[in-house]
Amino acid sequence: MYVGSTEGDTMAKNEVLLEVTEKHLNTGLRGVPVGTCRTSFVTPSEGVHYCGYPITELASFEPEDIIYLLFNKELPTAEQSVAIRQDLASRAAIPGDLESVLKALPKFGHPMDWLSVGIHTLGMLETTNDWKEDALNLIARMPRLMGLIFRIREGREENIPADDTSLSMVERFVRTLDLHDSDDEKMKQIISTYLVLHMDHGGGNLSTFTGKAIASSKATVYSSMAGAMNALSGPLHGRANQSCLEFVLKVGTSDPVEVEAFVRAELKANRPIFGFGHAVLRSEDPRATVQFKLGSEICPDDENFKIVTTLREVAPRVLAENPKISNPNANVDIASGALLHHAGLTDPTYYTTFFGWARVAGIGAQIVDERSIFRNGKGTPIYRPKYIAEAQTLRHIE
Ligand code: NMX
Ligand code: MLT
Repeated sequence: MYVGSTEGDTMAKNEVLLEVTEKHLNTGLRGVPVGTCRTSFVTPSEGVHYCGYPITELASFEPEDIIYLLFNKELPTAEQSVAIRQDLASRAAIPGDLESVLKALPKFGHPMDWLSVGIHTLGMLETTNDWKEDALNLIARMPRLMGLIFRIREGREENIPADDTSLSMVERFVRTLDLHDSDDEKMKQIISTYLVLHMDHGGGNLSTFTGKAIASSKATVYSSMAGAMNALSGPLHGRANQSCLEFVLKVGTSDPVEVEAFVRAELKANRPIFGFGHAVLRSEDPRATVQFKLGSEICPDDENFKIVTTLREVAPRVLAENPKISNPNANVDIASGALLHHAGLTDPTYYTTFFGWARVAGIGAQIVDERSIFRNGKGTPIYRPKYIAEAQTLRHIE
């Protein structure tokens, strides 16, 4: 059993950890400690804390300040806040022709695949091979990449406004996106909150774990991040936010009786109730609570927001009837789609790209820590967990 800090007491590479028993196997590493994390931790009741701060205290900060926090482990002073903006602006220009690559992609391809290809392309255009430089360069280039994915995938390739690096990251995305009939101020507030809430979630969430595992081979930040985005694209992980709004559009009513009937029918058909449940949390995710509060301030009468509000009441009660579900409460994905939709971003297939955009900061900061701080700067060795041969496999060599 893991009994706490073992600083200075590291395992020999060929030593087998005997305390892991059969019940831990094939559980997706549930409860098996594999490392330490300097950027964030998650508690079952209070959710994620970035560098010790509960997420609810950080929700209204600017994304750039939270990027500073994740990389420097302290909130910026006023001067440091100006400096991180200037630093990111100085890195923002894309060093080559990203647009031609995006224009060659199949328009029907999923936006998460576009995001992964886009990040790989940025890496092919320039890699410094310095972990922190590459992580910050990628973060700085994400708003333009995101805007270009929307513009080019939607066939709005003409007259794309030039990037303006004097703007904030969110403003740069909104400028590139250039949706004429949207309320840009509301969109900026919703995206800004979204980014802060989604930037990091402990060391073991699948996309972060995947990114760090790839980086442990000393693949580049860009290759590692593209792999992380592929992990995020799965419906049980990041793509739950897309599925959740698709689900809401399908429900089409905020009447609690009809919503309950819909939830029960989905469960009967063996489909997950998206936006509920979590691997670590055991109460409503505070990030969901923050988004419900924002929605009740800016769009209480929005139809989709009303549906997710009903789902928040109904689904936990129905899910709690099944004792194997560890957490029947709302997770981060429940309300984010309704808010993005209200802001004018009406196509749910794009929603996971916002999750990816945000998480590039947390994954980037964690890769920098694992590769250049841990083990006195030597970095964590290449990931190589042990798998036990099944009896059936062993029979063949007897
Ligand atoms: N709807 C239906 N079934 C569920 C749900 C749900 N919302 N949550 C858990 N279960 C099932 C789960 O599939 C598992 O079934 P089985 O034993 O047949 O494999 C069982 O309940 C026990 O699962 P848990 O231990 O409660 O949860 P686990 O840690 O395995 O999975 C999630 C966590 C998040 C994958 C799971 O709750 C889920 O599939 N939720 C719906 C999808 C979703 O909203 N994902 C977003 C999570 C947040 N994120 O960004 O990654
Ligand atoms: C989340 O943000 O909730 C995650 O990435 C999922 C997790 O922590 O396992």
